[in-house]
Amino acid sequence: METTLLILKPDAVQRGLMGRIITRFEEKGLQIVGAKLTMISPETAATHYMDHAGKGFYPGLVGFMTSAPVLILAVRGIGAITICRNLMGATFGSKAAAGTIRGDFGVSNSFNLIHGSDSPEAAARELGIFFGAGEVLEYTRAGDRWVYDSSSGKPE
Ligand code: IDP
Ligand code: MG
Repeated sequence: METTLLILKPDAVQRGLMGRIITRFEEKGLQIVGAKLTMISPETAATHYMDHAGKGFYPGLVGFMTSAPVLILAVRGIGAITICRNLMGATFGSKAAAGTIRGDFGVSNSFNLIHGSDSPEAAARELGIFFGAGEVLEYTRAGDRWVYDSSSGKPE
């Protein structure tokens, strides 16, 4: 099982799209294991986006991410990191494929609704930024045995 960090960005919250975006992940079979509606501080935004420091879009990105509340999610499933990135779509709303979150709900390069960790290392680092001890939960859903085929002994 993988756990990944998603952020529904200020545009998603302000445009009333939180429910529809979360639904995409739930419908896929992924499990929400952490959630937090919060404001991101400039310091936390800088830590989170440290790989982008110095790029032309970086000041605007930090300004955007700290401008209004965001919904931070921890999402779990087999292959969750790649599955979430695929559901999100390409970075720019104008280029993202129809059927993806960014492709269906936005047209902007910067206001692209959602962040998702892009590797296991990034997921571990980013989950540690936004969730404290005990805030990412372990629980079984009633429908889990219909999400994965466990007949071989290991879920797949
Ligand atoms: P990702 O979110 O698809 O992983 P990254 O390249 O990691 O994309 O960029 C982080 C965020 O910075 C993007 O989601 C977007 O909000 C913003 N961004 C990236 N490139 C540009 C750009 O060229 N112009 C404006 N904003 C950008
Ligand atoms: Mg990225």
